[in-house]
Amino acid sequence: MRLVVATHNPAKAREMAEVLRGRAPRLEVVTLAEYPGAPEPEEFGTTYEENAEIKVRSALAHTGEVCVADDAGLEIDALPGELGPLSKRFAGEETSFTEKAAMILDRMRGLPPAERRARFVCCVALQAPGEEPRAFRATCEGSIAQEPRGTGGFGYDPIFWLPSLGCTMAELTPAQKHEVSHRGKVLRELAVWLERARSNA
Ligand code: ITT
Repeated sequence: MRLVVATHNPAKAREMAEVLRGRAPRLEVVTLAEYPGAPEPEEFGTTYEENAEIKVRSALAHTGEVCVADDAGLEIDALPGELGPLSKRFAGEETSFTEKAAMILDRMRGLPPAERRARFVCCVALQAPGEEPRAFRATCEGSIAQEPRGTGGFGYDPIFWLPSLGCTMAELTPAQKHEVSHRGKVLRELAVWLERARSNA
C-alpha cells in the first residue's frame, strides 16, 4: 500500500517517514514532494484533530492516495491557551523559532521546575479514498528548559526538557527522538492499526 505523508514541513515529513518506514516496512511511504502543487490549507480548526483532518482531506483531494497528516503543538501550563493548536502562530508566523523560544524563556524566567510543566501533543489523521478520516493522538510530557540546548529536531525542541533523560528534545538523535516523542508514539500506534486492518481485509 502507498501512503502519502501530508505535511509542508520538511523536518516533520522526515520524522513521519522514518517512523512509518521503520514500523511498517511493507508500506510504500512517500511525501507531498512527489505531488507538485499540493495546496497548503488554512488551519482554521480549533483542535489538533480538526486541523489534522483539514490537512488530510486537502492532501487526499490532491493526490487521490491514502494520506496521513499531523497536527502538533506545545502546551505550556504556565502559558495556558497561548500555544497548543496555535503553536505555529505564537508570536506570529514570521517570527523565527529562536525568537519564539527566547520569548517563552523570558516569560518563564524564575519559575521553579514544578511550574515549568509542558507537553507536546500530536494528532494524526489517516484517510483513504472514499472513507472518512480516522484520528490518533499521543503526548510527550516534559517541561520548559532554563535555556535552549541542542540542534536536532525542529521547532520548539531546543527548549523542551525531558526530565527522565536529562536533556532537551533537540539533544537527541532522530532515532532517540522517535522513541520518546509524541509523533513517534502516535505513528507507531497508527502503524499497528494499519497492519491489523490489512490482515483483516
Ligand atoms: P504542516 O502543518 O504542514 O504539517 P507545520 O510546521 O505547520 O507543518 P503544525 O501546524 O503541526 O505543523 O505545527 C505546529 C507547531 O508546533 C509548529 O510551530 C511546529 O514547529 C511545532 N512542532 C510540531 N511538532 C514539533 C516537534 O516534534 N518538535 C518541536 N516543535 C514541534
